[in-house]
Amino acid sequence: DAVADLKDFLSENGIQVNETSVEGDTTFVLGESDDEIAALDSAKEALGMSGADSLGEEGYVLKVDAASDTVVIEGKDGDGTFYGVQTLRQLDTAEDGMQLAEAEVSDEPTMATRGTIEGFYGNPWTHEDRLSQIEFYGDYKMNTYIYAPKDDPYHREQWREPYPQSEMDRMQELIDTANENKVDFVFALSPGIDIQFGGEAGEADYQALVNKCQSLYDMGVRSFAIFFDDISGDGTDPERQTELLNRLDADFVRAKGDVAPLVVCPTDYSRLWANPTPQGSLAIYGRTLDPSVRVFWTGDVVCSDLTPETLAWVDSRIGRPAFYWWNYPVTDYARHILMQGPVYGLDTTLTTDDLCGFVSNPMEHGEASKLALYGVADYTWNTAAYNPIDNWERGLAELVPEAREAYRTFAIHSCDTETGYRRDESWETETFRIADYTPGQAAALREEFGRVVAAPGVLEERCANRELLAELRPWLAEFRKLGERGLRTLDLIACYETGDDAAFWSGYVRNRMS
Ligand code: LOG
Repeated sequence: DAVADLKDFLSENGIQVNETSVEGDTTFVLGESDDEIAALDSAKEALGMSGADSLGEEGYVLKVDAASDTVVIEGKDGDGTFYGVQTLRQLDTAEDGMQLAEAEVSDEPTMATRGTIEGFYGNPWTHEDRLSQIEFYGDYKMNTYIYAPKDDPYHREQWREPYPQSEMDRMQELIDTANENKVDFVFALSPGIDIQFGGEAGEADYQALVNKCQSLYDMGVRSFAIFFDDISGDGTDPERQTELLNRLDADFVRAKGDVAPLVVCPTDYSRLWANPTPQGSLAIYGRTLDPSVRVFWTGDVVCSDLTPETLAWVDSRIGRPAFYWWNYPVTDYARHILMQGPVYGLDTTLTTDDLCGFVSNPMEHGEASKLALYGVADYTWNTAAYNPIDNWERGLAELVPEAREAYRTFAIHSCDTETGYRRDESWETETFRIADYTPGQAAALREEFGRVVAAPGVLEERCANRELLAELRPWLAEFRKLGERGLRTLDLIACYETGDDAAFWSGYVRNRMS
């Protein structure tokens, strides 16, 4: 996959690929450290490179050497080689053709599990959304996609029912695309709403669960998750939950031998209502759930910052590093909002001792979620060096290079939920009271409203990602109106200052009603 990706990249840039070396060519050498490839070893030696041996899983070393016209990539493993190729692609700064600066990179991820959970209520992503997401994760080194759309009937309400064949065909394409992009496709089921534990009915439900997992296993899925969030009644019993999970773990996950550790979302997934005592469900998980099972946690509230304190609190109860489920940029509780702001509120001192993985729950708008996911990718790969604003500025340029400024103008005013997970917004814009302002302040605000009015048209004309544009369009229409209303407000100040109260008040009311 790494070689195929590299070849695609070269031919996209009009570069012909010869399989044997020709005098005057640029030489690309790539492979995995433990494959002992002679050409790789001698290239490393010639360039004085230390290899990927000492790196962690998914790590790689990369060197672009102008003097010898050579590019060398050595992955710690196959995923590492693939990521080396992604970095190489990102080093190309030319608009046409390829232009690589000299570079030497030694790189490895902080977090072993990085990605998303399609775990929101509302419209599930379309098949096209998902394919585009998975490719995006490959490009930016995220390795996990958890399939758990709340409103996919076969995920929750009718969890026992097998997927119809047409759905299975689509699923197969997702699984294949995930493999090509080094993404683990994690299949999740939410049986908690009406699952029976024990007795004949319980046995039938357990078998339904296994059968459903088996059908996905047969298509190549090797990671599974069971969710007990947002339920009430019998399904919430932590003793019965762990009994079921331990059985599934022993008889299915471990019995297969090639399945990743099981993931569970407990009913107590947030400190807001989690029972803190030794009788609470998290402590029961800690005592009885097999230590290999990974347990989700959303933080102190449902949508909350990731802090060392919240992890210390949950880890001490579940007896393992939690799997963080970040409810950002999800907007299922505020569907009139698009979240386009910087990714912040994530502690940069955390390590794999504190958490075993990190996934973001995005918006139902897949393309518009990518700006936030660009931040998530960066934070999870190189946690200690993460900088929210730097990342956001780069993300805007990476995602909409043709109209970065216009996208930025829209994004900076489209961050806050107004309810729920509050986020900074419009932080470069200074507002003022009519009774107290300077001409400079008024002029600056007029300029900003001018940019607001212009941004939608620029995006409409230039934004190459038409799917993104389609998602933004309703918001862009309102955004332009906001700018126009703002400009009229500034005009009204002048009107107010002339003392013509009648003209002011009718203009004021008209503007508000717009
Ligand atoms: C749901 C989730 C939803 C999110 C935000 C979890 C574990 N479950 O309060 O599906 O998208 O909040 O509304 C949730 O977070 N429950």
